[in-house]
Order: sequence, then C-alpha cells, then structure tokens
Amino acid sequence: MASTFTYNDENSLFNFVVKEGNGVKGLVDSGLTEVPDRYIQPPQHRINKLHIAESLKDMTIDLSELDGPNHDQVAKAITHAAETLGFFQVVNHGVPLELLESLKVVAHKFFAQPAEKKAVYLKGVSPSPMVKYGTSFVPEKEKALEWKDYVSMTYTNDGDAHNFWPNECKEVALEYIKTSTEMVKKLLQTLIGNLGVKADDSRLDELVGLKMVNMNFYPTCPNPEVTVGVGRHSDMGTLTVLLQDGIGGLYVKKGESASKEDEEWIEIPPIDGALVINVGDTLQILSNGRYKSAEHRVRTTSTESRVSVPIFNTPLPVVKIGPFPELVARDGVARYREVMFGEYMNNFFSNSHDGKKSLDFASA
Ligand SMILES: O=C(O)CCC(=O)C(=O)O
Repeated sequence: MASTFTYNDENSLFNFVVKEGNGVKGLVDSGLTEVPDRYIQPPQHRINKLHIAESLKDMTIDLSELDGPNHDQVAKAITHAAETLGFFQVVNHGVPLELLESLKVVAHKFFAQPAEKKAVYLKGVSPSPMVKYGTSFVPEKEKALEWKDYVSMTYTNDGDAHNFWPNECKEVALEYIKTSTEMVKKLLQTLIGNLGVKADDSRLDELVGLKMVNMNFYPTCPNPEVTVGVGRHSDMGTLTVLLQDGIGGLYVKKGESASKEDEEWIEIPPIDGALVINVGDTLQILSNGRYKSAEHRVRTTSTESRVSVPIFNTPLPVVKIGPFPELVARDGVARYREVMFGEYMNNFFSNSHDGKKSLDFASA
C-alpha cells in the first residue's frame, strides 16, 4: 500500500483511506495524533453529551418467554418498543453465546490484517459483488467522513458464502445468520400479528429474504468530540439484529419531531449475551407508520477500538413494499407509496446518512 500521504490534503488522504483501502485503521496505524479535517463533523452532527439522556437499561426482553405463559406480556413489550423507540434488546434469543464471542474475535482478526489483504474486497475488485470492504458510508458524497471501516457480506446461498466470503470470518458469520433467522421471523410474526394483518410463512420469508451481515470496526479516535463513528440514520430493512461489544457508544433518538436543539439521544448499553433489535424503514412503511424505524448513530472513543456486527434483514430486491392494505383501509390513508425494495435500496446506498430522509423515497 502507498505509505505517503498528507493528512490535510483532501485527495491524498482520500486515496490512502478510501481508494487504496487503508481505511481509518491505516490512518490510525500511521500514528496520527489529531483527526484530519476531512473527518471533522459540522457542529450539528457532533455527538454532544449535553443532549444525551440516560442509558436505556429497562428494555431487555427475554425471548424464551414468547413460547410460554407470558406470551401476551412479552408480545406487548415487543410491540410497544417498536411503536415508540424502535429499539430493544433481547436475551435467550437462540444464538449461542459462544458464537457471539467468536464474532467479536473474528471481526478484530479481519481488521487487524494488513491493508492489502482487506483491499481485495474493495468495490470494483472484490471477487463477488456480495462481499464489500470499505470505509465510512458513501465517502464520495460525504463532506465529513465517518470514523468506521467495514466488511459487508450478502447471503445468497451457502456455496457462495463458502467460496467468496473472507476466510477469517465466513464460518462464524454464516452461523450467525442461520441461528438468528428463526428469532427474526418470530419477532416479525409477533409485530405483524399485532397489527391484525395476516402474513403467511412465505410472505414473512419474503420480507426478510435478503440478509446482509456486516462487521464494523471503529478504531480509537484522537478527537471523539468532533467525529462520528456512524452518522444519524435509520436502517433500510425490516428488522436489524446487532451484536455490539462492551465499549458502548450506540445512541438512538427519542421521539421523531424534536428540533435538533431539543432532541434527546439514549444510549443502548452493552449487555453481555444480548442482541440489539431495531426497526427499519421497511417495517415502518409496511405498518403504515405504526412502527418507527429508529434513528441512531455511533460515537467514537479514544480509549479502545470497538466492533459491532449487524445483520440487516431486508426484503428481496424484487419484492414490492407498501403499507398493508388492511391498515390503509383501517387508517383511511396510505402514508407511503408502494415501491420495489431494490429501488429503495439503491436510493439508500446513493445518499450519505441524513437521519430518516431515506424514507422520503417512499412518501405518498
Ligand atoms: O455499530 C453500531 O452499534 C451500529 C452500526 C450501524 O448503525 C450500522 O452499521 O448501520
């Protein structure tokens, strides 16, 4: 990899970090002591501690109870969370705890490799369009870059995963997808059932038919107060399952309508063995606005590098998404238009993170 670059020369920095695949990790390893200008967020996007409310400690749901006598109570807690914050955590979710530990280990292992090993998965050269290594979100379009490197693996079938996904993480990532699938379907069934809508098994499968597992790496940052790990955004899919490590730094916005000055953000505290679940735009659209996709973001830290491993469960690109007809009839209005999920996804990936603006693509 090229080793000469100038921190505050935009082109030279962009080439080093983005095009050559050195990532934020390469930047940090080069020994920088302060973040380059390109990473400095405008004040309104910085994570201001004054506006951060307490940690969300009391929204952890024991999913094993969904099959027992407390079913109704647990289903109510799930739907309440989806109608309000759009975020909750689950335990006894069916994903083995040792697997969760292995995921964190392999994520660190992947990013610890020399840049040239990771750069083989850069967009345009990756052996498969289903595997992509990169940094930030849409660097070409962002005024300020996000302090994050990632590798993204889209599941098509086991054979492709074995052939194309990175050796360092493919077995565990695949197992994570397989062991979480039933939980995701159960949650979706509960949420859709609560709307009084009938969705058979094949419709449920369609709505979470595309699975993308990402490994995110947030290196230590010398200036956490002016940077972000991930900027404010909601996820595009139906439900996201997220494993975070013990470092913390994931925040969700409380309420939808507050002005930037008044908004409150709540930290989703790391809980050993738990998985974080959040509602994505697709579920907000399907439910005609009843369930809220969660606007969230991630801060950086100067003490330790952080990893997280989300699975984005989304519809297949050819699936049409729009409010369930039963709800439109009941509400007397369709709050969103019907769109092909593939189009929604293309729009999502062509714009930098900007809160819940992604939903405008489907506004009625
Ligand atoms: O790292 C996290 O906790 C959240 C990651 C995230 O929001 C994303 O990858 O879209």
